[in-house]
Amino acid sequence: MRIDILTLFPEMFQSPFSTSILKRAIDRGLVSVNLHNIRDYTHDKHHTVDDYPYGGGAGMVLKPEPIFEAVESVKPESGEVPIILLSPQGRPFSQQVAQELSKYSCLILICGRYEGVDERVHSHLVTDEISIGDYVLSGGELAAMVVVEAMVRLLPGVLGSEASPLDDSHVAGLLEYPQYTRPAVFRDWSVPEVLLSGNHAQIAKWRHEQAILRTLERRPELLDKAELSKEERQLVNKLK
Ligand code: JAH
Repeated sequence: MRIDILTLFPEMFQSPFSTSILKRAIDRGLVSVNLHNIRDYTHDKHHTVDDYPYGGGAGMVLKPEPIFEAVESVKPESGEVPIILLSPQGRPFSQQVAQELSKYSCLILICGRYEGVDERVHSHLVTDEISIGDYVLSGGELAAMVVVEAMVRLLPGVLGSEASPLDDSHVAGLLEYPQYTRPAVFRDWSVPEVLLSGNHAQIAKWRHEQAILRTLERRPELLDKAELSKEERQLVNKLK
């Protein structure tokens, strides 16, 4: 997968992309991430990327020309290439959207700044607009990093063989069960006995129940969509 990112702050991406799973995926050639500074696509002496909003109002708006030129210069000639703007007006990001995007061989992400981006970028350039949540950031960069991280770990060969992204919380539609490690007793707090029992069938059952309980307590709306067996539904209804 090839990802092109258009931003005014390419340096922001250094440490997340040079650490851990993302770095390994890049080093192994499973993904290439190409950063482009939108300012490099200006032509005037002052490399102007923003301007005052028509109609007045506070702050600045990103000009359309450098963004169009940047996209046109990085976009491959052929193939369907989503051009994605990170913005609070986008469709909500989720594990499902990450799965959908991870199927493309090429993606372009645009990170806005200031009070926003000229509407002609939204209407005539962008093919998809994504929001990672209902809060205000100072720009799309951190949102782009979230999207890249969630997508890349779904690519074949990125995770080690022991971990399957399909077992993760939010793929199964439930929150994760509680995890414990040594010591078995820490400050008087013991690890649940079943986990020390060596009875793997019972452990699996306990974990699954814990996942359902936890989801019911913290994110009940997730249970409406989760794929549960008849018995699991009955358990949920009993607990409710
Ligand atoms: C802020 C351009 N979904 C979170 C999110 C994404 C992008 C932005 N804010 C929040 C943003 C300023 C300028 C984009």
